[in-house]
Amino acid sequence: MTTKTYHRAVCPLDCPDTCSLLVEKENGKITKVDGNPDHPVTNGTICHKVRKMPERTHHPDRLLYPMKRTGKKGDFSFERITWDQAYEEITSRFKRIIEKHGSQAILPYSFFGNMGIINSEGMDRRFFNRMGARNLERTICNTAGAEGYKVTMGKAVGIDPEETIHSKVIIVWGCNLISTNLHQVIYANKARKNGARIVVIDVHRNRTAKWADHFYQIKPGSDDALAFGLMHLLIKNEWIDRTFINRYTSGYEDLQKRVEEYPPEKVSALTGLKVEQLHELAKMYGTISPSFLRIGNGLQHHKNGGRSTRLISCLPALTGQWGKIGGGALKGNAGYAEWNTYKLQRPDLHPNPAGPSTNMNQIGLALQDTADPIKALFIYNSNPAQVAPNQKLVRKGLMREDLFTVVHDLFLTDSCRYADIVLPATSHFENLDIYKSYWHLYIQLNEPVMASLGECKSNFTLFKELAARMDYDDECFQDTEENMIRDALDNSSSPYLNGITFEQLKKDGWAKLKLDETTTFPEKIPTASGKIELTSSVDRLLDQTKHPENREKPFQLISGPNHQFLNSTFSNQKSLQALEKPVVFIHPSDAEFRNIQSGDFIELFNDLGSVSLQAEVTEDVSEGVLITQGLWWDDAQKERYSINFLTSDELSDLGKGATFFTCYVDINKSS
Ligand SMILES: Nc1nc2c(c(=O)[nH]1)N[C@H]1C(S)=C(S)[C@@H](COP(=O)(O)OP(=O)(O)OC[C@H]3O[C@@H](n4cnc5c(=O)[nH]c(N)nc54)[C@H](O)[C@@H]3O)O[C@H]1N2
Ligand SMILES: Nc1nc2c(c(=O)[nH]1)N[C@H]1C(S)=C(S)[C@@H](COP(=O)(O)OP(=O)(O)OC[C@H]3O[C@@H](n4cnc5c(=O)[nH]c(N)nc54)[C@H](O)[C@@H]3O)O[C@H]1N2
Ligand code: SF4
Ligand SMILES: [Mo]
Repeated sequence: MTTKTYHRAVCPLDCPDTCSLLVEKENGKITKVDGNPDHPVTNGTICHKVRKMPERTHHPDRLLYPMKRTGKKGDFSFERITWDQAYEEITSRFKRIIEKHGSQAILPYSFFGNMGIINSEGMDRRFFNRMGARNLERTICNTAGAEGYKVTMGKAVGIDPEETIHSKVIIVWGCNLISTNLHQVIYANKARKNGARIVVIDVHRNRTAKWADHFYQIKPGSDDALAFGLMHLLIKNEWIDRTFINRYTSGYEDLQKRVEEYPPEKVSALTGLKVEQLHELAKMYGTISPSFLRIGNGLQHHKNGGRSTRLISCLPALTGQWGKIGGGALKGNAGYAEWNTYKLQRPDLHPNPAGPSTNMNQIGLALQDTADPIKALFIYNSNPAQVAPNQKLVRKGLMREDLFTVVHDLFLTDSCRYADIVLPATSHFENLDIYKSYWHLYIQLNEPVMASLGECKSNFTLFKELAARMDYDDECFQDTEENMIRDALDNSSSPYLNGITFEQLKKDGWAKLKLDETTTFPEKIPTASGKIELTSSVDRLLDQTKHPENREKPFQLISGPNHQFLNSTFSNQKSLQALEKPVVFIHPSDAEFRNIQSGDFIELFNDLGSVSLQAEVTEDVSEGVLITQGLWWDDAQKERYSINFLTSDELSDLGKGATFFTCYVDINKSS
């Protein structure tokens, strides 16, 4: 007889909702994953893709043992080896590289395939710090906006999303909520029942735009102009809160002068919105309270992403929204729970912390460097052969015969194809770890739900064992996951973590950050002036370096996430592939001009490369804009390769961030 058991877990994916999961198990296998009904935010609801986690966890393609390359790079030819052999290959090669080229010739390449702190920023960091490896600037996601927001607000803190049921107007700006932040939609729907209006500002009439009460379709990258235009109208119409401005902000007079240069007619030309639409939007935002701004990644993946976010984040201060229940903004809330990173990562072990570093957006470029070459790459929690821009250079670098590449993953991803050694990773269901969300305010513990499959090892175990093989005898490499979780929580300088213990998390599964006792808004703003900075010394620089629109190619391509995949995760699951289409949306007049019909294959190309996709003609996109969604794995049979063959590795104005969406292409109908 079989018995079903039920377990609590945490969704490990790079998604703001960080859901609490209820896992059903039978005969040692996970049979069902659902939302935990007891978690205050998850409240029993999760997305469809994570309901397919049992299929992913027990997928026949899961990597189960280490492998070594037998053929040419790029060919997917591997043979099974033992962990002992794998460790021997890796450590002997690392030792040789360090001896000949120095430890900075070894580069870890990781992101947040698993958001657990122990397995994404824990033992791995200790290991590479102790080695003295080259530093990786982890900038591929949201650093442009994070830096921009910081200029205004000091750090990544916004309002508690649970409060947004009380908002009366909700502006979703560059965020595809229905696909990327499900529980914010649930709160917004509750607010709507209480009379709130939902506004979406986007370049694509996507499912989130269709759900909204008001949709403003703007030209890509024109968000900074729109923010200026709104501020212009707010000030002109006195829809601002002077008491709040005087008390909590600095630089209002200078801002006032700057926004004079953005009258509605000019902003209309820059954004593509009609003058009446600008008035309507400004009036809604300026006269309805409390108002909530949800700032997404869409506008940050442009060259002016820093400036746009910096300007948008001035809006709730002008209207005096901070401190009102349901009023304010939320770009990211990761700044509340500050782990004790010193204890976790031991930066003191690095012999040369200010040594060379590589921006992960420019990994392709970095791999071409012959003066100070990267000789080894250790990839985990990421799939650079799909997700990084300028793929032609990335792949060229990965093909280098003298580059020693190790990839640790659950599946044989496109990055593995270039690996010398492939290592099997556990799923998070097999690990002990701790999670925070960059949106809601709960810390959660994930205890293992099942035994490790095959010979899989967690990142924690892998780097701990590698440290021993490298003869790193520092005590911190003896730590257990539990020790490290206790270390992470032990941070007296983070008042919000105060009182949250391992024991409590083990008992309850989660704990809410203590925001009420240490309210940030609006008394304590962690900027230099201690105020919300409406003007900053950075502005002049940002205005000067504002990138002119470079329109050598007639179309701007926006290649964002889709609904059923999570970056390139899940893209190899047939049940989810079946619900998505690797198509490119094109406006009817552009299609007509190029004699293209829905279903035709078109080649998208620019100086960096070319990609072939099926066209779908739709008025949901504007003229001159092309939209494709999802990071699909390579499919040689269908001649479909990473969309990032077209995206540039130029960096954003702030934060050295990715500029995936400042991407210009031309098209040809394939014969
Ligand atoms: N289903 C699903 N969920 C995900 C992910 C996934 O891949 N799939 N990825 C996760 C990760 S890592 C992240 S960072 C987040 C990202 O999630 P979001 O913050 O939602 O960011 P994007 O989906 O990249 O873009 C959001 C919207 O911005 C629009 N946009 C593009 N350019 C512009 C512009 O210039 N101005 C304006 N106003 N809008 C623009 C796009 O059309 C899109 O609708 O989602 C996370 N959640
Ligand atoms: N064109 C375009 N490119 C983009 C984006 C876009 O919108 N458009 N979005 C960008 C953004 S916002 C982001 S955040 C990046 C995301 O880029 P990545 O962080 O590379 O995300 P994924 O593609 O999901 O790859 C994560 C990998 O980690 C593996 N993994 C999961 N758990 C573990 C584990 O515990 N251990 C190990 N070793 N591996 C594990 C997964 O199997 C998966 O292969 O992509 C960026 N690339
Ligand atoms: S991907 Fe996001 S919405 Fe889906 S279960 Fe995970 S945290 Fe929740
Ligand atoms: Mo991201």
